[in-house]
Amino acid sequence: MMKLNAGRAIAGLTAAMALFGAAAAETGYRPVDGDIAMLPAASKLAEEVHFFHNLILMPIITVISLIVLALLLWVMARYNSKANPVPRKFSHNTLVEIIWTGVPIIILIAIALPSFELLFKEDVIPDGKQIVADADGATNVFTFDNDFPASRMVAADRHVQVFLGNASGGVGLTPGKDYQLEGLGSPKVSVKLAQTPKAGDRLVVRMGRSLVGAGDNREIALAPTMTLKAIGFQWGWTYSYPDFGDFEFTASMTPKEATTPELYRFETDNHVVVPVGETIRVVTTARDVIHAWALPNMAIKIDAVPGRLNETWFKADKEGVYYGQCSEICGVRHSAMPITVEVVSRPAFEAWVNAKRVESGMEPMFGAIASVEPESKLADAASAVSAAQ
Ligand SMILES: [Cu+2]
Repeated sequence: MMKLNAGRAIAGLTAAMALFGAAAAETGYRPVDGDIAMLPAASKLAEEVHFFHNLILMPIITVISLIVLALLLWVMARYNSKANPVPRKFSHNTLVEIIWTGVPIIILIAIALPSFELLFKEDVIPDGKQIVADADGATNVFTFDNDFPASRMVAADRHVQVFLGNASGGVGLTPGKDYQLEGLGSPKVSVKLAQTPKAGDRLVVRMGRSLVGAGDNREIALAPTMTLKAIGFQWGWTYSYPDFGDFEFTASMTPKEATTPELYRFETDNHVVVPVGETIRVVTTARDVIHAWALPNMAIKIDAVPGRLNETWFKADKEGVYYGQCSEICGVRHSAMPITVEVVSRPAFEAWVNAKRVESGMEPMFGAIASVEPESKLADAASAVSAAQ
């Protein structure tokens, strides 16, 4: 009976969550009045956080609430003073006490393990690397340096992803079937393809221990391509881009009359701009009191503490504008320091960096020449591969 109730409750809850999720998805990534679920995930790590919340925490808390409710009703009906005019005098039951101590311990461990894993993933900046090799049509063995620190060395099949493609796209290969790995855990790792690729084919290999996403969606997160520094102050955020000449700007809340009612308290005058599909290292600090930089679509929330540098990361999977707010009560205008992050394509990001540098009296950093630089070629290969997946 109990089981049936719980099962139905979970089914109902899941349907309700899906409904609210769909409502939010229609409006893009911003918060909407009436939403009760989390904002749509825009990164693989956020998808994992949502999975943890929706399919582990919510069912557990629902079942516990229903059991406690049923116990309360049962006690009220069965053991009230009318039904039991003469009270019994016992006060202990060893079996029941062991169960009500033991079961919560097991539940807490079941919650703790996946939550530690998520905390670890958000805390450790990925160090994965991507290597592109052009096939010559003769060899089917490609060897790469496993040059990570000893504790981060690539040592298992899941630490390596292989894609084979050409200029028009590529596909992910299956370990064991399409290729074998040799030298795992040693300084050189070889990818031995089952079939020799044609001359001009391009092999893209990702290596690293930072894995995000679950099942077929799993991916090796690459090392950051840039750092974003966010400095909280009463009342706004100063951002700087140390990899691009350390230009700096301040983002303040757009006043009510200059924005729409939906975006009021979310929109800022200057947006943070970052490239799509790249790992962004975020470092936070503050000038006066403790603030917190939060971006719910990426499942990020990190304190900005005066005199201290905190660090996390995100990788946006889709272009778009994402909104967050200061999430540490920091004073009377705590609600007036929103966060607006624009995720754009690599070329649009480079154009924006150039414009910001010129504004700050520096030379543009990216030009037409940028399109033949190795990094850009690498990014092209990766996007061709991911487009074809
Ligand atoms: Cu604040």
